[in-house]
Amino acid sequence: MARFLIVPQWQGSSSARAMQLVDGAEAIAGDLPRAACTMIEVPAEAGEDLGTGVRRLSTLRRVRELVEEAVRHAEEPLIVVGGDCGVAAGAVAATAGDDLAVVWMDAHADLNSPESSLSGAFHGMVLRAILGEGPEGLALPAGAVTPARVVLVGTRDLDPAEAAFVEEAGIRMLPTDALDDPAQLVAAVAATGARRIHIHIDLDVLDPSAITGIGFPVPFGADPVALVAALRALREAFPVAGATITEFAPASPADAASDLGTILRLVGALA
Ligand SMILES: [Mn+2]
Repeated sequence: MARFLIVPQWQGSSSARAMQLVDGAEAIAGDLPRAACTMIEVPAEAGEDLGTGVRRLSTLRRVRELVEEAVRHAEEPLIVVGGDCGVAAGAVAATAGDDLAVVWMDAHADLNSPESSLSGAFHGMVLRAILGEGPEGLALPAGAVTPARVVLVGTRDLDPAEAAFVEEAGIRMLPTDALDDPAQLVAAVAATGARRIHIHIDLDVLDPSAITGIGFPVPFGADPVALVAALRALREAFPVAGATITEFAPASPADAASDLGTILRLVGALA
């Protein structure tokens, strides 16, 4: 798998530094083979919430449509480079099926609903939308992905409403140190019954000591070497239907340069 879809979407983020997600997407793309990259034109305007409780919904909906279409018509699985985590909705919508599991590697669960979200930022609701709940045009059809086919990995900062949902829906959640034992991770994914996987990486799954360009750092994250080994183990065990790598928001070109080595190792483990 070595084709990339570059999606510099920032509208799903609540960070004051959201625009740096555009710089992040461009910095990663700049280090990938140009011929292997397709760029999605993200509208410049913020967009309107249209009374849904999701900020900038109109733009997010347009980008979701463009991403879904590009992934659906691609001849091979794509690695979608964000942008904020919200880019995963279109990517998973295009490949969902009852044989697909979603492996969500993220410090946060991204499981808020528009009602429970305090920020109105879609990147905190995207996994819930993948599970079929959320505004029309963002949420996947109900049942396209079920909670039984989601595995959260390295998730360590949940809002109370998200923790309650994880519990109630019975979503599998593995702590950061499960990455040190790739067999445990592979077994948890196999237990979903899925035959193909989508791998989602929010770079904040990494420990803040390993990456500087993230908007929402959470301590006690993953070691990049362990994460690379875990990605390789997943790829050996399951066909990869698609991947997302998101939330790179470097403060400056110098900061971007210092993180790119780590990010490209993760990309290499996916490609
Ligand atoms: Mn996320």
